[in-house]
Amino acid sequence: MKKYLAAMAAVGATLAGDAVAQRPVDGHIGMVEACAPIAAEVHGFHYGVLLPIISGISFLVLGLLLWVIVRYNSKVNPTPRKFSHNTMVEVLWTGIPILILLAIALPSFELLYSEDVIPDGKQTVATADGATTDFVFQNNFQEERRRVTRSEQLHVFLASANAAPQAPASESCAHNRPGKLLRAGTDYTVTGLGKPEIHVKFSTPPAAGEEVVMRGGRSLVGKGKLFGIFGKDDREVVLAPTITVKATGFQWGWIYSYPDFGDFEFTSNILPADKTTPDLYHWEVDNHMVVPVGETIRVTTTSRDVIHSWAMPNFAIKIDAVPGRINETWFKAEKEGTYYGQCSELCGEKHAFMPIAVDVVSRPEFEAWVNKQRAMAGLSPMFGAKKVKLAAGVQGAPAGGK
Ligand SMILES: [Cu+2]
Repeated sequence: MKKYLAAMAAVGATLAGDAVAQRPVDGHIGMVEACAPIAAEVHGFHYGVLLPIISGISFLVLGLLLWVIVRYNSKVNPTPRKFSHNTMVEVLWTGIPILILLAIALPSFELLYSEDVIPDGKQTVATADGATTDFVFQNNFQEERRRVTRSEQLHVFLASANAAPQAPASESCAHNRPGKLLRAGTDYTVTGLGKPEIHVKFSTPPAAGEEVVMRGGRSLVGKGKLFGIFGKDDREVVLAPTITVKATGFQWGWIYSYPDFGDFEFTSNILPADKTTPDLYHWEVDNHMVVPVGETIRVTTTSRDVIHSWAMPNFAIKIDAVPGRINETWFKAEKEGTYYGQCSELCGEKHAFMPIAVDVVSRPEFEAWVNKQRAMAGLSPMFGAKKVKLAAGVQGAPAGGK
């Protein structure tokens, strides 16, 4: 099932074309590239479930219409029969749509849930010494009922600390994983699920210098095996947000605040036509929102005047910015680059003039940017050279990071 959905998402990506994947361009159909785990699922759902169903229904109705036109027009069929009601047909045309709606609804519930709920995953990294087989994951979630209680909620990776960086995924935004995912039951066994400490016991001790990365949490995103049997289990535990960015809409632009880094904020306005290229006019802004790649970002939105909507198609995000209220959502961008979106709520005469631009950069670049923003706000630097390295490891930036 997962393979099928991934294949259908690839079909969509081909339709979209790869010329400029980070924003919609004229003459292309399909969706922009999915660069977040949720977006990949949304695209898989669209191309693998919705599109085949609506295409099938459209062709069926078209076929019926043609059949009626050809077979039952007044020339071919001058004296129509006069019966009405047919129990079998009525049961079918009530029952089949119910089944179709169920086929759409059931897979969408999990997706809606993972879009809505902020991930809570935690990560522990240990360096193997070549002899130890037992590793411990602290199951200390804030609420006891959110503890890791099932082995699927614990993912164990082996990453070589000195491995050469992986080539960046240029074609698609594949899951940014911190190494090779091991299989529970085969490569290791787990004890202590639901208790404050979970013990992961390897059948053979990982080689000295290898990093054992353990991720636990209920924020499983991606498709599980169908009925627990078919397909590849492609779920991943998404880590809790490391950064919150507040986006405030106003007529006509956005204000971005970074409360975790001294609450500096800046305004992001559209660039006039003479300050950018014709291509990027209506997309480009003077100040981009900046986030690090591979980390979970919480986005909160609000507004100063009317309802706006912060939308970023590559991450499959569209969330209203409502005056006097805070909405929240999340994304995890898996590929560096600049992504473009637009306000997606009709908010007034210059609705079309408040685009959104997000730069996804490496952790060191992000920290340098934060220091610069803090300097402009009269604050001292938050990150030094030494801290950059530490933070990258602690935050679980991808091992293959660029
Ligand atoms: Cu708006």
